Amino acid sequence: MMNISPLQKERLQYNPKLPGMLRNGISEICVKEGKETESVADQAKIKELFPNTYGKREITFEKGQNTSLAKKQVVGVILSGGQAPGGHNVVCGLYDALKATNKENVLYGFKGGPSGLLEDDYLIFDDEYIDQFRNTGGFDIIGSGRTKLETREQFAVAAEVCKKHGITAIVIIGGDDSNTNAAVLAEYFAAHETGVQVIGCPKTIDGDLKNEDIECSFGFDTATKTYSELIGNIERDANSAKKYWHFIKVMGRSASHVALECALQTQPNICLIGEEVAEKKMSLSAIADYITDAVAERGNNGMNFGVAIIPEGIVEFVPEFSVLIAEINELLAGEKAEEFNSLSTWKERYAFIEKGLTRQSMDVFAILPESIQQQLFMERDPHGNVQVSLIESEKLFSALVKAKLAERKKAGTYKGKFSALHHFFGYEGRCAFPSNFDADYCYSLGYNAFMLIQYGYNGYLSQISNLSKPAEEWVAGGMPITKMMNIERRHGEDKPVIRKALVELDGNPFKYFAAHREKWAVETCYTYPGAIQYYGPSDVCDQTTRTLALEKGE
Ligand code: FBP
Repeated sequence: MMNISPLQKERLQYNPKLPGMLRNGISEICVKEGKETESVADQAKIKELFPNTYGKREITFEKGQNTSLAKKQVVGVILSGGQAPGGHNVVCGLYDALKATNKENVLYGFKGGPSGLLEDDYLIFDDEYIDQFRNTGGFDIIGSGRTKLETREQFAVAAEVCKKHGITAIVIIGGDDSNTNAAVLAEYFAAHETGVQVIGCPKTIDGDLKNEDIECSFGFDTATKTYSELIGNIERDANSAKKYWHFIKVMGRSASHVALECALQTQPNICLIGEEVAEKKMSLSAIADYITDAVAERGNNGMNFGVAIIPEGIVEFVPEFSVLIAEINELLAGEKAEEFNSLSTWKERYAFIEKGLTRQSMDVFAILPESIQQQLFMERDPHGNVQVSLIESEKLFSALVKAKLAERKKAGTYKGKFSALHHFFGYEGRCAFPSNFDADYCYSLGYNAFMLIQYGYNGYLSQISNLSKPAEEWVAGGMPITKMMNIERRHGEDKPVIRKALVELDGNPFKYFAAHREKWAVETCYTYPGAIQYYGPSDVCDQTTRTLALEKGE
């Protein structure tokens, strides 16, 4: 047994709550088939690409006689992509349902993400091993990875590995890309009559894998509660010392759901939303003006402190910045990178950049702080592209605001003081002990995934809905992954993919935020959520996110 803390010891004993319909024992779970499905868009094209798995019916489970075939199941599970709190419980739920159905059933865990399947690197779960991970954060139970399972060669290897172990189903726990690949793998397995089923589970702290059927991805609840605790603590510090502006970047590679949820929980002075920036085509300067207005008004009223939340993906939503990034990628493509790297001083490099960028992009580049300018040319991915997620946008915006305040000071319209501190909250939340919500939700997703396998479904996403209600009222079922797909242009090719869910500007969560933010900007309306509570009254321990509650009209 590994070293464990008192909380972990307690959490190992926690009994995750299942939806009412899954509580009566395996022998009393039956299936109700619903309507045939269609993809969200591009129906003809998706149907053509998925002849064996397209158009299947939605299903829900109910209390009733279990009519599934009695056959020995050998299941493989994979954790894919970034860590998200609750992943261990998906595996635990899957294991428990599998063993409750038949003690002879076997669960393989492929190690280190999808590459584990390709390399046949695995462990076989038993009670002793799995019991150490119940209700804990992290993905260390088998590890995770970002290898994409997408080529036919890889699928052929996967089929071989499954055949070797007699595997009857693979469960892929991942985000939109991993579940897109799960659907393609399911189609391949069906077309090649391998007899292997594929089931997906919706994971990502980013919260961007959701739609009318999948109410949220797991991990979002715990991660946003963890960041909100930290932001609330910082707000209280700011309000006590009254001398700093805190610029806080929060994770979320693309969509701003995490930032928005944290804002709903903590009521900061500023929260940027990438999707709104794109919709209004805001420039960097316009965004900086927007923040500066709040800083200046507060400063002029004697409040030289505040909190601004910046979503990680923000710069990609600024139209002029996206153009700049594209030009930089082009500027350093192929041999030109060598020429650039051979220049030894920043001055020489700057001259090279000035010659290579268009006038418009150079104007944007010129207003960036030098540290950010250099970052754009240093941190590059293996394909030579700028790694946008590494850009320290919290420092970028505070530097732009500082420059604008200096101008206003000169013009006599600002008389405050501005001192900024910077934070980035991301990795702090991805492996937290799952909240009760995520512990219950994840366990249910895993348990339910096994029921989908047992009833023979292929290319389905494990679906638990009615999530803003107590677990007793949750609804368990499955949805064909192809229902969530459309065709998008990726790397110059048309590809069938799950549509990423961005923040909807006409949705309730954003509308609530937009209705309150002016007041939050100039007054001090902070709320302090405190740490996640695992034990105590239900209204403290079992609350879902504000996003989910508002989406449900609650
Ligand atoms: P997933 O989409 O794989 O769940 O990962 C999301 C995320 O946590 C983003 O919020 C973040 O930008 C990214 O992963 C960081 O990735 P890495 O762990 O590879 O640094």
